[in-house]
Amino acid sequence: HTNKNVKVVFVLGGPGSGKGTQCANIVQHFGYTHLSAGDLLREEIKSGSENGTMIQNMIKEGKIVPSEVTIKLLQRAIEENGNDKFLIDGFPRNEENRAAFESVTGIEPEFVLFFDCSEEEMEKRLLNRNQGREDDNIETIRKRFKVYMESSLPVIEYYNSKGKARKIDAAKPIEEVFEEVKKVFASTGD
Ligand code: UP5
Ligand code: MG
Repeated sequence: HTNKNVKVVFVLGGPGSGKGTQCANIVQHFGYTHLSAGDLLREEIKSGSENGTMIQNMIKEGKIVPSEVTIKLLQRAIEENGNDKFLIDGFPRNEENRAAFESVTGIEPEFVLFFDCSEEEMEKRLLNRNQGREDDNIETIRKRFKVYMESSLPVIEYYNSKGKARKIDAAKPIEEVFEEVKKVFASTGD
């Protein structure tokens, strides 16, 4: 288990729902540290790690990287950081991710932000992003949507059934989405 007492919020929602954008706002207003699982995996590719090629291939296919790889990166980031409040963005993506993170780290999320957005809107955003991400092409985007529907939505359903999901209408403009996000954090004492 992680030998540190931390508060964790999972930030979930489909590809392009605005997880990264809103996490940046939450960091500014509420003092959390933002850990994007996708960003950590992309850094791992760039660093030339032995897993880099495998990770790159999985991301290009929109597939979920084996949980031990992602969990190791998240756990290291948590332990190396002086903060005790973390936003974990884009993880867990399936039931196995969720259960493994809990048993390896001993951490359960305080609550789960769920950015709800239509596929049509998310597709438009991803195709307009233009940040050179290798998975922002229409073929990979369709695969990401399929994996999200089949594997990631059930995780959100799980947290919803435990009363931990906080659903946000993420189709609205960035500032309006953040107004809703602020209400959630304000009501938890942040
Ligand atoms: N934008 C944002 N909000 C907007 C709004 N309200 N109105 C209009 N435009 C808005 O936003 C996307 C774009 O939309 C931006 O241009 C933004 O300005 C605009 P962003 O905040 O980047 O959305 P986000 O939800 O973060 O989208 P992202 O593409 O990062 O989500 P994914 O979940 O697809 O990507 P992630 O990086 O988490 O994962 C990528 C891949 O890594 C996965 O497909 C998988 O292969 C792998 N992965 C794992 O295997 N395991 C993991 O645990 C995590 C990732
Ligand atoms: Mg992101």
